[in-house]
Amino acid sequence: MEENSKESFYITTPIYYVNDVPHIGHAYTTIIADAISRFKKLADCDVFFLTGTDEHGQKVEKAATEKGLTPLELADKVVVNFKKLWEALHISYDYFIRTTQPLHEKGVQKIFQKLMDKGDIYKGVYEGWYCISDETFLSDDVPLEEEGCKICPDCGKKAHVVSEDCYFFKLSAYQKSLLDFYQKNPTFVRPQSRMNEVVSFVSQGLKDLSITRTTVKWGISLPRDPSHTIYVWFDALHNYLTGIGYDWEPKHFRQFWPANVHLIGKDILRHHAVFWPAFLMAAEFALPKIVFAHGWWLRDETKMSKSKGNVLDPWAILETFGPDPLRYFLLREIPVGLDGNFSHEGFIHRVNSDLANDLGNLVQRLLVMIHNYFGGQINNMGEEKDSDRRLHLEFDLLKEKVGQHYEEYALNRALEEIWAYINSVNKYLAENEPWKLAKDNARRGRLGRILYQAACALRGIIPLIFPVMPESSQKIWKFLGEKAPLQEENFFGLEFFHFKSDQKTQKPAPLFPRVNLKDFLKEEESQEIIPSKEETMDVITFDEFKRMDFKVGEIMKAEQVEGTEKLVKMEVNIGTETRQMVAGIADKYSPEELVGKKVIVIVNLKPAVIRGVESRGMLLAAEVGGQAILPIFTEDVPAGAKVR
Ligand code: ME8
Repeated sequence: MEENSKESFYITTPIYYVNDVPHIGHAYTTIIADAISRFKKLADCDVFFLTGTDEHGQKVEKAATEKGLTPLELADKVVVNFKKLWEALHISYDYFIRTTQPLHEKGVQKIFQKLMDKGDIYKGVYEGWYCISDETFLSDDVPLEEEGCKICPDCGKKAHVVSEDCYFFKLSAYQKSLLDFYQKNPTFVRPQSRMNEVVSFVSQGLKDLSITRTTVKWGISLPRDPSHTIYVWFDALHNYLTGIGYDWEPKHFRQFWPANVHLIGKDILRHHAVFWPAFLMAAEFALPKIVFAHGWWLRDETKMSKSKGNVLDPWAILETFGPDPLRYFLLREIPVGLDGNFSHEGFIHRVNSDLANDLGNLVQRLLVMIHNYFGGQINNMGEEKDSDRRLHLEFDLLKEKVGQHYEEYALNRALEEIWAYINSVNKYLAENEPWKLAKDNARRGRLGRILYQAACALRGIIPLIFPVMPESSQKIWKFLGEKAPLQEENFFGLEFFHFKSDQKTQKPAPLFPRVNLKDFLKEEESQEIIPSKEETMDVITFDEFKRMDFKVGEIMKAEQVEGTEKLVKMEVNIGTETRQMVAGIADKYSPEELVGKKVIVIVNLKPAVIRGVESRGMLLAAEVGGQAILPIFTEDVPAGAKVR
């Protein structure tokens, strides 16, 4: 019975809407899932980690129309953005599901039909208020505002009245079964406060749920009544089944269902903790073990979201710092259930103090000493004193505590414990002053012992931080002279004296850049916040408009800015002079094709420094599916001509 003797573990993220670019909020959920999944793999589980995109519904249909694309064309573009971001963040998902895949659509149709046949779905007429932005029906208790409209309590946008034939799911019939289930499984929803919210909501009574639309064309159609499409949430939630093989790979499906944990943001708690278990009960599937609702990342104390237009672009941070500092910061800064306010000051402070100072310095000075004093090779030498044993004892306790925190999704606690230990190792070195012992040949044995104990400690730390910082831990692993892949370590089997006597360490390369806040903010200025549609629609006076100097600019030279994915540096002739400008367009245009193009530039914009390169003016561009598209003149217009 060798096959599948390991414990299976199935973890999911929400599948994200494809109406816009991915941001830090999406990255947060996906990073948590990745860290847990990496930990579970080290703890010897057979893990399946599913993420993907939610591609149907009115919101995606509307966004596509606004961008002049079909919904599938929009989805195809945005999926690339998500996948690129996950790659850059080292997200090691096992499958990426798209709800437009036939394997998903067929599965959803099959389950829908099953519920029809059982009598859990019936036909009726829906009349009520619907919020397109959140793809959600408003409850009756949302009050009418002055103009006779209802405002969505979640996103603050105007809702619309819909009245149409539809199919209903008998949610009301599941109230008792749901309450019984919550009672028997009091930790089904985490954290506890969210469980209480859910119980209180369901206790007040449930109304049947409209689960088809006739006015929305972009969705999975009902095979026996094709004028209806399936409500996007009914469609989307079932990705958790179809993504692991429901109706197409039954053995795999049986191995991983029910999910161990659905990780979500608290905005979609009701969908996951009320509707989803009710759908599953109706279709006679086992229920997931945990729905973990994390908090929100806020910006200026407001939830970061596409509809509010205050989102932070992770690329700006990734280009300067790489993936690990962002992963570390998001997981270290707040407990998974609470909200956090994202500030650059906070981010840079953490990176400089915890990563560059504490961990970075430990790696640097320890390995440089081993290299300088012992040519990279130390062994278990000299007498072991009580003070040396401290690191060993602390490590054994640490491993257990960190393992337990990871098991409970207390990622910030796990990192706090690891960092306390890192500081303890730094203190051990500071107290024993190996650099002084190195001057006395008679104390070489003692010097070797101290460096050996510290090397064992560092080696032990690396698998513990691997789930959160896969890239840096793999680098340190190599510096330590480890030959076998880090992924093959067994978390709970880690031992302190793993460091072998024939192991040859390397001189380390710097791991974490130390970045000055002012420089970073200067570079960020013109890029970081993706402006909201509302902001860009603010009214300005004609005088204000007249102050903006738009001109035709001819691109004379263009080259990609080194070390960036998107930035192009250009020499642009604006008639009176040639100026240097920088724009984020390299994902759409090659430098060669830009040369000779005539574009629109604003020439009296305050100069900005972007990634260390000065930009004196800005090219105008349309933002489509996350890419910048330049308006290029096809008529023969002279450089410098005024644009009004
Ligand atoms: O709701 N802070 O997709 P979505 C933290 N398609 N997390 C955030 C966040 C923030 N400011 N903003 C977004 C949908 N998130 C549906 C899901 S699942 C069957 C269908 C994260 O693109 C968080 O996980 O609006 C939240 O639940 C999710 O993105 C919403 O993503």
